[in-house]
Amino acid sequence: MAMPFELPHQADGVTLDWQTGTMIGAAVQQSRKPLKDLAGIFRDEARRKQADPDTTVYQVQWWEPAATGSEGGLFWGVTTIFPGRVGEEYFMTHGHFHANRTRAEYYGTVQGEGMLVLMNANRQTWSERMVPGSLHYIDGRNAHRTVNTGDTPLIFWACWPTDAGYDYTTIREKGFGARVLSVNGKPALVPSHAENL
Ligand code: S6P
Ligand code: ZN
Repeated sequence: MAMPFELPHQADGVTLDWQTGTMIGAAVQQSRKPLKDLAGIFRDEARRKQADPDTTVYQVQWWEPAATGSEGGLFWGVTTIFPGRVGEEYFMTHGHFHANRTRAEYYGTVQGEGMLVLMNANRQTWSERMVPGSLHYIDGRNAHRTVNTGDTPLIFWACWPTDAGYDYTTIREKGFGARVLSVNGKPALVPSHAENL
């Protein structure tokens, strides 16, 4: 029996598995971020050094259908942050500003629970709760970092402009204005100046 319609064949197309948050296709790129690549990012650097340096904190799959830096294009990706902690601080991404502060981004949560931490140019820092189905619009002026506060992987789609670029240096040097820590067993956004109180 003939199918009512056929999906067009795309040689370098990408398929999304919306249930698991997986991207499939020859054009999909991927990278992994182990603890050893996150020096100076967590509050408790001594604890980070004690842990197995090859522990995967997060991994990213993405598709670049247009050239990096070209105007008007979009990239699509998915990030998986594994559950875990360095001391009282939950596993999280490095975090970045976009090099081009006029370039916004969308995140959409697939699975797990977490926090999207946002910081403006004045270092004011706040968070949005990430739960399956939550959609997050990230203004291009704001730094963004995601944190897995649950016991299962936190997985989210992302869509961002080809010419957004990355400014990791500002975060590496100054961090965010707050960190997500386990306080009495619950995740809390703790201002950096209050960390040692
Ligand atoms: C890119 C987008 C995500 C992150 C990914 C890893 O603009 O925000 O794909 O790159 O979540 O985070 P980070 O901070 O290591 O780039
Ligand atoms: Zn981004």
